[in-house]
Amino acid sequence: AQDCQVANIPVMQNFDKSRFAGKWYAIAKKDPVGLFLLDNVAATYVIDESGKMTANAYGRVIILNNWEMCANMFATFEDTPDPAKFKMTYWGAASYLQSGNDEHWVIDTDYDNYAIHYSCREVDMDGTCLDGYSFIFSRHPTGLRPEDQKIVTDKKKEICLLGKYRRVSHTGFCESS
Ligand code: AZE
Repeated sequence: AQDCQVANIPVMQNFDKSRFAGKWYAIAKKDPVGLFLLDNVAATYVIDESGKMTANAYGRVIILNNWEMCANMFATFEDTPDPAKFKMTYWGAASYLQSGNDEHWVIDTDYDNYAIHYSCREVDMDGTCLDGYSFIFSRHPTGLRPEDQKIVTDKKKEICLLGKYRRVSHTGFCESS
């Protein structure tokens, strides 16, 4: 499964969104084209009584003319036939932040330590991803446990993004928001 076709990307088997709930710290990210969350990124997922998933997320952004702020973002998720693949609708607490519809796939997770998120925004003519983003999440803001690093590296390779990630620093910039 390493032909880099978006349609063939393996995702988490038997994904259990209730175990995925709670706070995740982004510790690495692959950026899409254009404006994006810079660092201090974390996301909190909530599953309600009816099983619907929502999330809020924050991260440092620079918008307009070098205006630095914390983007407070919200998302709702639509289930699909694959339990690990969701359609995400997202928007910002403020109107000048970004909004849109993105794929939200969970590639792999052990629920307690690490998770690999993937979103392809634009599939190329050849079926590979032309524009997308991905987050490596950890339950711990300090990063991945050594025993999870190899798993994550192997998965990055499977989704054809090995070498495309940058570290996400956590300086406390968005902690108060
Ligand atoms: C994600 C986790 C689940 C909730 C949300 C996420 C994505 C957020 C963005 C935000 C972009 C904001 C910008 C503002 C100027 C996947 C992290 C909402 C893509 C660029």
